[in-house]
Amino acid sequence: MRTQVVIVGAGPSGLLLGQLLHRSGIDNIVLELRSREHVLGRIRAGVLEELTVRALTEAAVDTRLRREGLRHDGVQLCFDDSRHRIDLHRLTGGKHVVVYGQTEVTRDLMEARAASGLATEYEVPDVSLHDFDTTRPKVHYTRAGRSVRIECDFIAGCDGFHGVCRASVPQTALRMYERAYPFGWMGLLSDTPPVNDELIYVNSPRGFALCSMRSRTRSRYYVQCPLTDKVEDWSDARFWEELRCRLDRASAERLITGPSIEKSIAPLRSVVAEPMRFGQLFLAGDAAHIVPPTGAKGLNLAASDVLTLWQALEEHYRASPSGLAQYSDRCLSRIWKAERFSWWLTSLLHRFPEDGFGRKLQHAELEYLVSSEAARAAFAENYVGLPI
Ligand code: RFL
Ligand code: PHB
Repeated sequence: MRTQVVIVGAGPSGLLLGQLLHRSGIDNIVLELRSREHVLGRIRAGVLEELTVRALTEAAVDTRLRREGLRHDGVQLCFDDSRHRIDLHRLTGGKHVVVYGQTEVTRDLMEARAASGLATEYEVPDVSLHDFDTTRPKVHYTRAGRSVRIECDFIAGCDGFHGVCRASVPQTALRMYERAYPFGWMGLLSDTPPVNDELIYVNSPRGFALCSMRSRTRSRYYVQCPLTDKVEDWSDARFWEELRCRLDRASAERLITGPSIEKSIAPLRSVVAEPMRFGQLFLAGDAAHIVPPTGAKGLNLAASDVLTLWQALEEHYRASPSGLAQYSDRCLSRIWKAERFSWWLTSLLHRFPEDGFGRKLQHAELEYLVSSEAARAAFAENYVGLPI
C-alpha cells in the first residue's frame, strides 16, 4: 500500500491534520491504537483559542462548534474568599476563547473523516516505523492477523505522550526537558448547570480548584489532589464537599451538585522533546510536548503544530519553497511560551508541600495580578493564545 502521509494517532492532532491534508488534496491514512469509542470516552480539554477555532474552520468542521460552543470574554480568579474578573476581551483588543469539549472536536473530526470516505484504521496494536531517515519511510502493522506495510513520503507522529513515534527516534537524537509537579487533578463531569457563567480558577488554603463547563447544563470541575490518590478514594459526596470548601462563599452557596457521569485523575507535568523532526518523521501535539492543564494550552498547542505542519506539507507538494525545514523551530518558539505560561499559572494557583515562603509569594503575585492592568493584560494575552 502507498500513501503520501501516514498519520499515527486519531486524537485531535491526527484527525485535524488528516482533514486539512485531505482538503489540500494530499492522501493520508490514520492509524489508531484504540477503538473509536475509547478515543471519544476520554474527557479532556474544554477551552479553545481563536487560532484553534480557525484551524477547525480551515478543516470545515466548525458547524456544530459555531452553534454549540460558548464564547467566553472573561475568566475569574478566586482567592481569599473573593472573585476577580479578568476581562479577556477588553484586555486583548477584542479576543475571546470558546468553551467546546475536546470530545466534541474529536467527534466532529471523526464524522467529517468518515463522510469523506478517508481511511482510518482503529485498534491497530503494533504500529512500527521504518526508514524515516530516508526519503522512503514505511509503516508496518497487523490487521486481522495479516501484516500490512504502507510506503509513504512522510510520517506524522500524532500519537500522544505515550505513543510509538517519539519512542522510535534514537535517544541520542532527542533532548527531553521536564518538570513534574507533586500533585494531580481529580476531575468530575456532571449534568448540572455550571456554578458560574465564566470559568473560576481557585487558589485556596486547601489547594487549587477549577470550575469549568461543557454546556449550560453540563459542568466540569477539578480539585488538586495528592498523586497517590485513586479515583475510588473520591466518592461524589467527598468531591462536592471538597470543592465547596475551596470556593468563595457566594459560589459555594450557588453550587448545584448531582451524580458524576465521569471521574478521572490526571498527573501534572511539563515536558518538551526537541527537535520535533527526524528525517521524514514529524511529531505534533502531545507526542512532542505536554503542559499541565492549568493554562488550557495542550489541545491549542496541538492545533498550532498541526496548522504549521499542514502549511509546510502543502507548500512541499505544491513544489514551492517549503517550511518543512523550519517546522521544529517555528513550533518550539510558541510551545516554550505556552510552557512558561502553564508552569507560571500552575505555580501561582496550587498548594505546594511545606512552603510558607512560596505561599506568601503566591499571595503577593495574586494581589498584583488583580490590581495591575499591565499584569492582567499579560495574563489575558497568554490565555487567549499567542500568535503563531
Ligand atoms: P492525544 O489526544 O493523546 O491523542 C493521541 C492518540 O494517539 C493514539 N496512540 C496510538 N495510535 C497508534 N499507535 C500507537 N502506538 C499509539 N499510541 C497512542 C492514542 O490512543 C490517542 O488516540 O494527543 P493529541 O492528539 O496530540 O491531542 C492533545 C490533547 O489531547 C491534549 O493536549 C489536551 O487534552 C490537554 N488538555 C487541555 N488542552 C487544552 O488546550 N485546553 C484544555 O482546557 C485542556 N484541559 C487537558 C485538559 C488534558 C487533561 N488531561 C487528562 C491530561 C484537562 C485535562 C484534565
Ligand atoms: C476543562 O474544561 O476541562 C478545562 C478548562 C480549563 C483548563 C483546564 C481544563 O485550564
